[in-house]
Amino acid sequence: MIDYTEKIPNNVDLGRDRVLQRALEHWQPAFLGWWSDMGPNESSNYEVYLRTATSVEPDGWAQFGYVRMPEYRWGIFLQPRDETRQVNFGRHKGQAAWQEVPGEYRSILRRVIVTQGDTEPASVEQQKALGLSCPSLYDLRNIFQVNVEEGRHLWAMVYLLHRYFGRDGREEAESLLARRSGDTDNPRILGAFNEPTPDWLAFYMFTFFTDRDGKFQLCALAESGFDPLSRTCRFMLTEEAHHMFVGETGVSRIIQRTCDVMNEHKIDDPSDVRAMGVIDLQTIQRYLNFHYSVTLDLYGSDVSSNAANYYTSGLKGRFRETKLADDHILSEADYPVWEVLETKIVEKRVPALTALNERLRDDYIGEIEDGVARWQKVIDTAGIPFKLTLPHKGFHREIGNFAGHHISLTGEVLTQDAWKQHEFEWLPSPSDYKYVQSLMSGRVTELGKFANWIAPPIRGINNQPLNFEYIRFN
Ligand code: BYC
Repeated sequence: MIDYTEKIPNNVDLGRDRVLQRALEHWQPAFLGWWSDMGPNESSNYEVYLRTATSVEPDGWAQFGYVRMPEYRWGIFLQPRDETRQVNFGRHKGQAAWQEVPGEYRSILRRVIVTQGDTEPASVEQQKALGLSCPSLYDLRNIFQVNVEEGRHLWAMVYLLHRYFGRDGREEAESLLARRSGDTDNPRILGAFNEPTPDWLAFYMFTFFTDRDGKFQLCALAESGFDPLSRTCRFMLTEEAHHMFVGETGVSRIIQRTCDVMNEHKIDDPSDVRAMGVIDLQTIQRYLNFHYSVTLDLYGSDVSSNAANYYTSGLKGRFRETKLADDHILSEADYPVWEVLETKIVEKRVPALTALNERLRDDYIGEIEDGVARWQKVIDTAGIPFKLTLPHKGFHREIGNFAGHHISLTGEVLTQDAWKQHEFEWLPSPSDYKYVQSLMSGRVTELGKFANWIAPPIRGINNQPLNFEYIRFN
């Protein structure tokens, strides 16, 4: 029997909702079983210095203390309700926001919630083995924080399925625990969540690039006319910021360390850099190319009638929808997308309604450019003549107009053979992965110590020093 207020912090009056309690009584043990199988390896006994959300108040959403992860209090939180909120776009614009699922949109809404929910456990599965090769206790604590919060985001979507979708919602909630990242028979829904995250450089790239897709998708869902979805996503976004911070600073610290070693030893050839046990900037660029392109696919097809439907129905808006100055109906507007015409990439204007995936992708790219410019600053400050670049939008894509084409880093349309000749100049090769893996063969657990290939962060977590005991291994 679950003690609802103590075990599951919530602001949805769970203690009084018998139907929801019964659903969670079945699901919670299954979730813990999944965590035990697919959560971080060998971690069940560790006490981890984690933040736990116990309320949505400013002093309640980041309570720090030592927690064994299986005992983490995965809670259910929605941003408080605004009674005056309306549907702000699409054909229902101006109606009061929906507090229950509109019958006509039940199945598409469920599908969007399931797609969102599916990514959360997937990322935990992808990162399962990384704790055994952590570069420091600080980093180990951060990956565990990300993992428990992805678990909480799964809870957030499962709450919506249980509370608003009855029996089929419960079935979907079970399926979320049954699919497995990378499984041939029962994979996760979206491509990027079936890719392995084999090492810490990949983890930081993932949290920088792919968690940021999370941010943009959650922002679009936070605009939803279905108010419980909107309020859930708004609270999830408060946690997402830390995940992207982990990614951005993680890559930045790796770049910093590489630059320091290059300057100290006056070397710039990648093999000399590798001989010093750090990751050459060329390999970092190839990882960047991979994670960026795989994440661009997560926005779906450039022209999508699904996306138009979500919007017109008032279920999924644009990034910062209410701040945009237009009619929020988009029946007249158009938007540029790119397509491949024989050997050229050409711009084509299409109805803006059908290009909403592309538009969200473009919003995302803007933020990515800013982040990459901050990494570049580290290199420039070190005085090293190396430029990080973002690949062309069409590079290495499997979804949308570029799928099936072979686009170079700079946007030329190539034959498959020509592209293949450059593949491992542009994407990490098996030997790149092997090298990075060789650096991460064991874990660094001494207080205040960091692996040779990464610089320490500027400060610790929650104002703790860098040599703080972020994990007690017991
Ligand atoms: N891989 O009309 P289209 C996060 C399918 S990340 C495989 O363009 P739509 C997180 C598509 O399902 C954010 N299949 O699709 C980050 C459709 O299938 P059907 C996750 C794909 O519906 C890090 C067909 O192709 N949240 O939170 O407009 C750690 C036609 O496509 C892919 C969401 O994604 C793909 N990449 O757009 C932890 C928000 N892309 O109908 C967490 C919810 C498309 O032919 N999801 N397909 O069977 C959505 O809003 C939409 O489903 C998508 C796709 C934007 C993903």
